[in-house]
Amino acid sequence: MGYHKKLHAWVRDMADMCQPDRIYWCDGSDSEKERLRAEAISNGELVLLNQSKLPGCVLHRTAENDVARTEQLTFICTSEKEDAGPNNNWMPPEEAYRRGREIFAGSMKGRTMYVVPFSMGPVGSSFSKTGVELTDSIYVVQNMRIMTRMGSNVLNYLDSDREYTKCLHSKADLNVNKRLILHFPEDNTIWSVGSGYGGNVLLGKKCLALRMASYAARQEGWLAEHMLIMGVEEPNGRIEYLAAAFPSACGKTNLAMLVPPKGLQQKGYRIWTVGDDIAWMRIDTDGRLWAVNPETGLFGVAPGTNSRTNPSAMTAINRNTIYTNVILTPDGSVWWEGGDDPPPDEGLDWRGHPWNPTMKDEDGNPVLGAHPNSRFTVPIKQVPSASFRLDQHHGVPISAIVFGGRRAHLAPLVYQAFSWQHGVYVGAITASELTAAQYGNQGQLRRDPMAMLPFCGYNMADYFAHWLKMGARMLEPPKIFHVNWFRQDQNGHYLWPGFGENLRIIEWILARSRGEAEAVTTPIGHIPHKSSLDLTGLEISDHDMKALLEVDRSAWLEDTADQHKFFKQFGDRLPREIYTEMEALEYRLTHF
Ligand code: OXD
Ligand code: MN
Repeated sequence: MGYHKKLHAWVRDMADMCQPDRIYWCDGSDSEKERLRAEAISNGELVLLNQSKLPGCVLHRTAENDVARTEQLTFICTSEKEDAGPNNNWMPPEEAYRRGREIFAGSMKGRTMYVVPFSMGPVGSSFSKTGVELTDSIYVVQNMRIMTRMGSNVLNYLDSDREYTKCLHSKADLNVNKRLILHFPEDNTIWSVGSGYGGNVLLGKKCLALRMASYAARQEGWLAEHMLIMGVEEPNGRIEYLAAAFPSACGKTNLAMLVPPKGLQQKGYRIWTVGDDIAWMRIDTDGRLWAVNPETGLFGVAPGTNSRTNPSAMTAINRNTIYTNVILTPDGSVWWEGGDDPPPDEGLDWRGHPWNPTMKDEDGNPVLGAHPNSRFTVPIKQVPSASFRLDQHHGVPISAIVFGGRRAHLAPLVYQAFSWQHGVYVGAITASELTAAQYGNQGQLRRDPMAMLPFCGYNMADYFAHWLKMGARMLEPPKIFHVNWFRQDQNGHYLWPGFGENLRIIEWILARSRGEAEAVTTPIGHIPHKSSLDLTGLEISDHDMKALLEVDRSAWLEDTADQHKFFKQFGDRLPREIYTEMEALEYRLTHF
């Protein structure tokens, strides 16, 4: 290993600014993990859970004002405002560095600065990106160990002069008024200060693997996407993979780890989980799109996770798991709303306050014990369905791309785009109701193109153009679909059971990708013919099935009016093809 002069000089500079008492270079070893864990337990950053029930598991509580990504404090700092586009907060780089410096100055006094070398993707693969995160949080170090390939081997790989993303994080004093998540794509640098929440501080994840990587991917001709990757194996050994983009907390983790429902079990499918949040996709020499998951762990939403919604996750998270903001039970175990067992009689809530299940707020609603955005961090290899191709440098070939959102109305259960270009438009008009993963009014509808609204590191108009170009370069582009598991009837009841039953839709999607299953052509795209969905063993009325697949023309026309508004903000920068597709949809809605 050579001496990386630039890396050492940068660490020194950042230490001069943050003034830690010590600098510690992480090697990624098990003994280091144990040592840091003991230290964090003694200073209260982590709580040791019952080791006979949950071996290797710990609990962390974030500050009360620091429980989700803060999109309003997240900035893309390019020289030109236009390059960040209308959907990103922008700050000129000089101003961002200046404001950042003011908060970072002296922020690590009395603390240790941990140097965390990490790789997104297999170490040394030409598809991977390397980063070094400096942080004053052991919680961050322990999470990065699970979520990325981290330690000495990455440092060895960097050798004396390889490129890496410079990532700086300090909790500082966790003051929301002094919190900034700053991206400098032109300098390959990320600065995050004033937060301890995963999405803001595990800088390999949203910051590097999505915002910075999407910026680089456009220049280098690939795609960095907010997508799960899963494989479906048939008894004959054929495995087909799909990548699916849903906004945060809309079920990517559950879908990626799906267990086939009873009614389909005789078909002998086996599911392979490649990733649950991020896909890096490249065109390989065969002219197809291949995907890798750059992460090695899951940072999943706990509430609602149980043996019915995600049995694989329940198996995975009973060891070596970091829990964040869930309930601590008297026996040193954990619980969350929508979990497996009945609630404990008492416990400590996510803030560490006494809690019991009979507690009510002023409006008479139950007081939640776990934060709605509470999380588990777990190595993906602990998932029973973890893919055997996780470490392959070229990843897996993608047959279908699926977009989706959480919409009570309008979007049918599933439809297929007519072409790649139409599919890009379908991705671009994706909308979803807000969840607990973002600050904002829960339930409010927002456009979230390709589920990338908070994660696209550059002008989204250029992003659409990049997607269009990628399609033209492929010999065999994946087929594109849209799904909506969340459609409701007039009484607000979900029409579709979801979870494992979603395999029935995935089955149709993969068959369509091979040109096999039957479909009905509608103005918005192809939808399944009733007879082409295998509903064996599923109790669902014809009436509900019809409602799930209904295309309401006037509602769609109303939606295009809203799309016009959304697209208008991009001005001339929006590719003409997007308007062409929107106009073509309007024409089909009114003429056929
Ligand atoms: C996540 C998110 O944590 O999208 O994956 O918020
Ligand atoms: Mn996500």
